[in-house]
Amino acid sequence: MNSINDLAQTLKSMNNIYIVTHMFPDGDALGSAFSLCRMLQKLGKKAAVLLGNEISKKFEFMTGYIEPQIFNEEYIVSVDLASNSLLESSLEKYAYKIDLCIDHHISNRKFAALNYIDSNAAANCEIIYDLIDLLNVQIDKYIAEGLYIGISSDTGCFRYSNTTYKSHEIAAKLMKQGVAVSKINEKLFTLKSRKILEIEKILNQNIKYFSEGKCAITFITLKDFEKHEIKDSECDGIASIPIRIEGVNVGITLREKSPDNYKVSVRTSEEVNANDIASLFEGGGHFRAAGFSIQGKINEIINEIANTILTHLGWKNK
Ligand SMILES: [Mn+2]
Repeated sequence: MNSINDLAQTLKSMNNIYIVTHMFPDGDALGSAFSLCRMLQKLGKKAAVLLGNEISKKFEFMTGYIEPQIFNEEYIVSVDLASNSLLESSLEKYAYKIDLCIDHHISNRKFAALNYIDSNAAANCEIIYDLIDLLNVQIDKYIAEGLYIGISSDTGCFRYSNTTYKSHEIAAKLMKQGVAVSKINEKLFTLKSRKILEIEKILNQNIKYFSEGKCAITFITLKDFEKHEIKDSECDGIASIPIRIEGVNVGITLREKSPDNYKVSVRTSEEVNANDIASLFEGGGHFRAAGFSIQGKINEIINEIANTILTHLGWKNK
């Protein structure tokens, strides 16, 4: 499916819709899901957002954007979901039943019956925004807030290289709807819990440098999570710690999910393609932000990842 008109027509033809997104949903995943759900509900359709895992506390208020509706599903729509393997475990039963996929990941696996992928969109919420007029929905404060949260989240508050004039244009129009941008951005980017500061301390201590500091790798274990009683859903944002260091072009953060099983976040400077790196490990994502999973003992994994990246980029290990 190539045209946004077709996407709008398809959504118009659907009813009784379950919306799903990726595990540990971020601002763009939740903004897309809740804003789309509210738009569909405004059209008189039955729609619900299925959230398997607990969502980050800072996003909990977004559940209030929609009216809770109970119904049996006719259609499953995914948003911001690059691969059906990224569904949270309790939603895995829908993995092969997705009717429509709306996404902006360049690595999207086109797992649904119909797929609308626009990798030029900085955030999936930019695609959802474009549907407002096509679906003849009246935008309101909640739809606007959800979409703004998504765009601001995925552009790192309009700082990342994926940010376009369109991101700013849409944000300006959303501001006109009364979105409290400074309050939202403070919540998204400035405020940190004490627990997060403890986690950041551990990640800072664990940093290892490769190839004269062009590659930095850090990790956090299940034990650390247990010791500080921190939930995985509270940890978004930690992936950017190593890439913030001056001179680092590839920043890797490993997070232990289950014993010896790590979720790996790849962040890169503009000279390096993060999606290519993640692909070497059967993962994917965007040009500057991607991810994959890996199993093994932490020191061995770190060396394996470093060696693979250095070989791929033709860097020497010094
Ligand atoms: Mn996204």
